[in-house]
Amino acid sequence: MNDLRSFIRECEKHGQLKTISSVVDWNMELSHIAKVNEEAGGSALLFENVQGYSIPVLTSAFTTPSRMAIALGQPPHYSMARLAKEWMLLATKKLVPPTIVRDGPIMENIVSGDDVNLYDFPVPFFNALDGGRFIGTAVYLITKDPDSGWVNLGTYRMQVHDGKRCGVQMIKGKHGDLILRKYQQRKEKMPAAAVIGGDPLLFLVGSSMIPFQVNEYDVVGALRGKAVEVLESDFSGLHLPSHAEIVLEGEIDPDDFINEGPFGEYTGYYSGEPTPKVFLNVKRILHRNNPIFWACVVGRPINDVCMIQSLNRTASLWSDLEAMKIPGVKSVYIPASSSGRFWAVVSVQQLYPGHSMQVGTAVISTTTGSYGLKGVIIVEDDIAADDWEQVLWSLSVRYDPLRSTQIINRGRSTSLDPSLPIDSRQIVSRIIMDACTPFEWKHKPMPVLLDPDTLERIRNRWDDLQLGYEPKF
Ligand SMILES: Cc1cc2nc3c(=O)[nH]c(=O)nc-3n(C[C@H](O)[C@H](O)[C@H](O)COP(=O)(O)O)c2cc1C
Ligand SMILES: [Mn+2]
Repeated sequence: MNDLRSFIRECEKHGQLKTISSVVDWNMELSHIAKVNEEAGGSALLFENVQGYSIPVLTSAFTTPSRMAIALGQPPHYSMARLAKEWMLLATKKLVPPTIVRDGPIMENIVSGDDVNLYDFPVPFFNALDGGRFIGTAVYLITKDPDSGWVNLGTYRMQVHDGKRCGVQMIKGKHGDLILRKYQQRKEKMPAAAVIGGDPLLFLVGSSMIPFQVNEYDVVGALRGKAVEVLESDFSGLHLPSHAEIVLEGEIDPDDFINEGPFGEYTGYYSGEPTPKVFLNVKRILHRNNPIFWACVVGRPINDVCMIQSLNRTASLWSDLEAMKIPGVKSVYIPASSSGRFWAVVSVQQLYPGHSMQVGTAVISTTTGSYGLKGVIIVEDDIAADDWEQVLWSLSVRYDPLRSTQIINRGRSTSLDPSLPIDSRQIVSRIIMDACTPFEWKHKPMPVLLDPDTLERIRNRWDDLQLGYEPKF
């Protein structure tokens, strides 16, 4: 799989795609149909007839784990935690840099100069109080560090301002923002390309917390086991994925701003008042023949973004812990219901005193855990990190708030956290909850285990119990 079309075909093969052929309005109707469908646990949707447009729109690509699995090329029955583990195992092996090709389907149509018109695409208006139509929800922005040549892919929401300009919300410290600061110092504009539609794995990795100076293309290569094909743009010099659906190429002036937002975000709340933000000045649009536009409908959880972040942040957190070579880490999970970012659970086999708290403090120091996370719960290795009932049991029987809690007062936060006052969302506190019986206790509570001899006896006389099912012990 190397493009959106093959992903859509795979979804269809697994009964995971519904095509909507009746005419649907891009103005709220499309997003609301998608939302209602997502909340009913429905398939991905392909809207074939968006009013006034001939370009179809894909939504709800990732609202169930099975479609995540399809994108990753893994068995569709895998759980989110299992998928994230496979990701971790591949991403901590050798990274695979992209290969440069001379041509590709993305070059089938080139629109430049006066002909550039963002309204040529069926950009949805999602929720009543949004500041405009958002062209970039399933998107990533390609930029290049002018000093080191490091190529970065990062997902930042994009609002259409007019036919040639769209806002880019790069939150402070994001890699796109760090690179933009370099252009600002040089008093230059930053070349940038926004990709909408294409290999879904590029989007999943583009929105991942991949460490600084690491090229997301290399990570996708490792996950696919195959180098990504890119072509070097004769316009911006950037590496573009050769099988993308739509690419907006242009530049961002670090010192020019247009009010952007609000947007009904994945936390279930609107982001704040319109704020001046940088924008992409689109100079050229590339697209395949019969391009497919891709959108993530956000708003009330669970949505695409909660699911995407749950998967890619679990994977990146787990990869970071693996790279730190801390022993005993058994499983990791950032649930989608935590908006895919605010809480993490780690299961650990305790090997020495203080081990479980070492894992807790490690989590909040990783690339993933040092941003926006509010809580870490550490559980023992008899409990899987994604077994919420057992995690709660663990917090009930192994956890003493005073002994088992550490609060960190100041951590990096996100402007999208609605629990913080709107004008001070840079910093959040964090809690580490160690739901493990202390390793060093001499007298540990005795767990009630079933007696193996008695179980064996029961197994031998299972038939006369006539329970009507096979023994599962
Ligand atoms: C659909 C979606 C939308 C996102 N929108 C934004 C955004 O508007 N601004 C932002 O800074 N991060 C946003 N993120 C999170 C970033 O993609 C994520 O932090 C990623 O690490 C950024 O790439 P970078 O680390 O290379 O900067 C979004 C994530 C997803 C899945
Ligand atoms: Mn990055």
